[in-house]
Amino acid sequence: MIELYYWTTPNGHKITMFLEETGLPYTIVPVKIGAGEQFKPEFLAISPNNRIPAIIDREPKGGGAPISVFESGAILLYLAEKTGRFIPGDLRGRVEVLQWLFWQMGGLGPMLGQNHHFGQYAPEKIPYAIERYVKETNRLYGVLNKRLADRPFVAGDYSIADMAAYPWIVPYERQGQNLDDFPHLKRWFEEIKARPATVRAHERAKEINTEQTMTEEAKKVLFGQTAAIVKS
Ligand SMILES: N[C@@H](CCC(=O)N[C@@H](CS)C(=O)NCC(=O)O)C(=O)O
Repeated sequence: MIELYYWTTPNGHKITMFLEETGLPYTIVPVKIGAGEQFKPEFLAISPNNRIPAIIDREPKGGGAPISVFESGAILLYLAEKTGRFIPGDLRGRVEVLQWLFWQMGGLGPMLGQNHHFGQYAPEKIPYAIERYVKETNRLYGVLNKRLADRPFVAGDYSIADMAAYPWIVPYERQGQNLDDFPHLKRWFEEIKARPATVRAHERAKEINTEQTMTEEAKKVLFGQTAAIVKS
């Protein structure tokens, strides 16, 4: 049984997509990040960066004490290795998945996160910052579109690299992008969106979070954090 510490954001969604695909039994522990639940000591003990998602695997491969994992890319890789699913076993197939997984973690996620921040949440509308991240998002969409021109998924078969990237494309309109400009990306996006596991993952999100996340109170909790917040 996997315990998933989760909130209804793109990074949380990656993991419910994986769990729904594989049918691994799991329970969700909601962490209301807008209410500051990510700063609770018991959560920081498994996720020292005060970010969702995190997991605890109480039945790790080979037995022994439970294993906790934070960082969505590390969690996807851990679960792929646990189940032997959504990452190939051979060296060449595996490295394809890993480089696109890391591309998502180091590029697509952080840059699109800044796009959301300056486009929607920043109290000041700073044209330079908005333009910088809308353009960088556009460039990254172009990279993905080109990659998908001659293959069905990012690294061949459907894999954890696709699960990492897909939730970040869902808010493409809010990111100032038009999917019609990226036909291969659009085809990939529609295909993943229609997968029964993706539909179930979206349904789980709706059950868990029925309110608007980004209230003025939530912004105070989420933005402007310094080291003082995680000081023990
Ligand atoms: N690199 C991390 C990023 C996780 C992340 O940014 N999580 C956000 C929600 S998408 C969060 O928990 N924010 C809480 C906060 O900012 O305090 C990952 O991929 O797991």
